[in-house]
Amino acid sequence: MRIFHISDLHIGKQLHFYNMKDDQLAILGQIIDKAKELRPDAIIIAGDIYDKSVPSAESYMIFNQFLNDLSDIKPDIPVLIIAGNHDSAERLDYASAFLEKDNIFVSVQPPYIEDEYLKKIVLKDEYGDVNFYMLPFTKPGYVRHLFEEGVITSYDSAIKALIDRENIDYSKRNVLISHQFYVSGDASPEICDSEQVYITVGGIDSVDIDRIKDFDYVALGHLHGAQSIGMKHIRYSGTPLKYSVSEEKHAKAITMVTIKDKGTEITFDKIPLYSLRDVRSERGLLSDIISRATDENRHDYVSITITDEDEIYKPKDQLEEHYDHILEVKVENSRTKAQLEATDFEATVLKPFEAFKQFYQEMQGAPMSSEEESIMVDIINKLQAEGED
Ligand SMILES: [Mn+2]
Repeated sequence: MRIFHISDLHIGKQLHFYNMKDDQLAILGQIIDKAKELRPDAIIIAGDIYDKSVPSAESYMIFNQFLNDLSDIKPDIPVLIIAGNHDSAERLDYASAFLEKDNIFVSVQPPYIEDEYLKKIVLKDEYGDVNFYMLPFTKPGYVRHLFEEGVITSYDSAIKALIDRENIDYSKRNVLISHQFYVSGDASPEICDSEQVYITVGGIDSVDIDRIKDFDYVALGHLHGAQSIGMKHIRYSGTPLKYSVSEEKHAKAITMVTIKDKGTEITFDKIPLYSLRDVRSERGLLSDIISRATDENRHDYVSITITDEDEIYKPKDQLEEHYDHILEVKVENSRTKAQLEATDFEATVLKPFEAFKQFYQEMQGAPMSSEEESIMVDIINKLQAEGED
């Protein structure tokens, strides 16, 4: 069985103030073309469909068009979609009953009542059944009431308890679809600027891969760089587009997974995706940066650092004649470096959570409890989601 694994579409995302609609339509179009060409047996979208919990009408239109185009492919390719932390459950769920007629399965919330379980879709190939367990983004508070008091104390214990209560038969072939921050021991996953992951390894939102390692494949969303975590079969597909300059070296792709009979090693193919405009940085003398502009690259999203020592007259205006999607223009020379060094000790910019943690410690004379940390992370994530508009 071959599966397309993608995640983190972030439809509606803007870079700086540029609308990425054309970029997103183009990349989704490529995914449709690849699905027609390669005919996978299933397509997984592992969360963060939309960039905002209240998507714009345009964002709905883009995703609806994508689902329409996918469902037009005959015979049907089942599509399995879970909600990520950016998605609102209600807004992603609105058409799920209707969509199932077209073999599009959506899971937006973890089990809420006692006899409810993860949505499970069974697909067949020549070796038998493959069970797909759909685990949408979960916070401890969503599922705490399902367990005895004291069992759910963290993201890690929440995911462990949820998986344990499924009583999964691991002699069968099982795939998990999930959208959390998974870590393997002390190893740091690759993080990039567009994820808004505040808490890193050892932090409270991380979940140990030990909870999910017995699945034959784990299709993950959340981190925006394609990578396996700890074990080859536990994998983030990454975003189909670069959503920050920190991703400029990424080669974005569809992860195509091939699952054979139980016990045979899973294999991957990367199906490259080509974006309309690249997201990248330019650094050097203004004249050199300008001379590097071509008809091909002048529409790229570029973060520009000018290193000229001489004062330049309106550098941004000059650059804008050659590049039409400039994200930022920075000046870095001996003068600005000296300024930076002078202010460095007071101008350290902390991530919001770290800043609050320091503030709390100073005010209370003691660190936050893990429960307080968890509350604060929720607040920051919520504010961040709202503040993106
Ligand atoms: Mn994401």
